[in-house]
Amino acid sequence: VIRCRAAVAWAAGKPLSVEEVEVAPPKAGEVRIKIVATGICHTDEHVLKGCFPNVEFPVILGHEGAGIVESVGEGVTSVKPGDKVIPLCLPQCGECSFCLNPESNYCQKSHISEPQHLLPDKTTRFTCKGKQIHHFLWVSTFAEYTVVPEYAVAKIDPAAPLDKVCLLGCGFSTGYGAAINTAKVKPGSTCAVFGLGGVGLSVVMGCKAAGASRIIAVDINKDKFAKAKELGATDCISPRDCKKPIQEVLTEMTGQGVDYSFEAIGRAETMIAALASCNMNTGICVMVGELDSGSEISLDPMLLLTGRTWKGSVLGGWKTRDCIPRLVSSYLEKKFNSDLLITHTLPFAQVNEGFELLRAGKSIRSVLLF
Ligand code: COD
Ligand code: ZN
Repeated sequence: VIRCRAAVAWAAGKPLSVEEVEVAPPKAGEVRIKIVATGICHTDEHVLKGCFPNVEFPVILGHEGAGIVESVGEGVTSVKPGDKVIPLCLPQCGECSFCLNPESNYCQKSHISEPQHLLPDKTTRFTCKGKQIHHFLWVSTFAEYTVVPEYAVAKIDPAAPLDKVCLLGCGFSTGYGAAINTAKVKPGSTCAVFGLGGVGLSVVMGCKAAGASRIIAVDINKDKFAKAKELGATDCISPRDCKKPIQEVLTEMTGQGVDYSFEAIGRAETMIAALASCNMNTGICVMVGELDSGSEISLDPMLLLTGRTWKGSVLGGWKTRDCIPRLVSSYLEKKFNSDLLITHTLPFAQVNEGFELLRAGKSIRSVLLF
């Protein structure tokens, strides 16, 4: 058992509390990882606010981390102590029908079929003050040591800087892949990206890498526009400055609506606005944000009848164990610069300040270092 620091979320709506926790050794098929760095993603904030009631408290959040394997359980062969790894909030078991389908990245061992607040054997490896603490998406990266199933670990290049590539565990890969894999943005096309957080700005980077000729960035926080332009946005608009609904503005700007639109906010109104902003005939709208559990959307079916495609994207469509290591290699080859998303680097003890920066719209990504 290792005693170390972790940020425990004891209850929804309360600040995290940095505590000493005990982390049990990995059981068969599990890997214990020393987390070196972790980003803060808005999904952690959604959970903290209590928007996903299926997450049980107390819990150790965090799902955008990178670290070094400390020890492995019986039967683990794909990683060994000392390997640099990214824990995967979307696993790749390699055996289920979705993993075997080349078109899909949604492993059936993810939370649709197996709750991820406990490890697959339905127990936790974390305790604090005598209480059992839940895992989060199996990765719980707000802990100095965490235990994850082997099929939720990606071994990466030993040269990778962990304080940078941690973003490839969620935000960057989610956004970049939504453009490249899910939408399959074509050279010369027009795109609109709703929401310019870490995820939305990564969509902008993906659209640019795919050769889009016009990338319209949409956010109510104009402080995000400078970074969006730096990353490839050609136009930036705040819906609050528009007299007409944003979908009408975008349709007028582009003639027939954009070829590809993306929602990276997680709100019903912006999901509908993004859908209505793409070309009524051939447009593709990709939903990246997620609504609070139990929410519903009502829409005019005419939006789809004329030919639009409405798609969802989880972790950018990447088959995680295969593709995250390749993305790390591309990062090292400087094929993209995800470092530009990191606005703050903080010691782990300042995790709550990191959340405050996110809530205030002052950060894109804060990276916490242990
Ligand atoms: N109109 C325009 N922009 C808005 C609006 C609005 N009505 N409301 C908020 N925004 C902007 C904010 O100003 C901010 O710039 C941006 O939207 C959101 O950015 P962040 O930094 O708060 O959030 P991200 O980028 O870390 O996360 C966005 C997600 C969509 C990923 C997240 O909120 C979410 O829905 N998560 C769950 C689903 C998911 O795909 N997760 C990825 C795997 S964890
Ligand atoms: Zn995330």
